[in-house]
Amino acid sequence: MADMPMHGSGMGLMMPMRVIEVEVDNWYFEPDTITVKQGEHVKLVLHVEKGFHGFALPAFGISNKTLSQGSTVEVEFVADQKGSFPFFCNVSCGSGHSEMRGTLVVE
Ligand SMILES: [Cu+2]
Repeated sequence: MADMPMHGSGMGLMMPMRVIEVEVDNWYFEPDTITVKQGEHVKLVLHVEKGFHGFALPAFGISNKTLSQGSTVEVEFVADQKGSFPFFCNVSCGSGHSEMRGTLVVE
């Protein structure tokens, strides 16, 4: 980031914004591995194709997202720590519930 030009706008620091589209279905997140860079402001746009699910990413304080069929839900956070962090469905949604998980990688 050190060589990123900063154009003085008086608006303060421009955080890079990363928008990632995620498909939610019975019973998976696609992609199930999401890789971002430390410091990025991340917006996950969750498109719920089927079912009624939840979304939790506890490492970033996200645990209360409800995903109902046909909806689009946005989840925003700043990837301020490096590592691999689990995300998962936290609403009991049927036989494949325990497989509804993935990994956020911050590098
Ligand atoms: Cu579930």
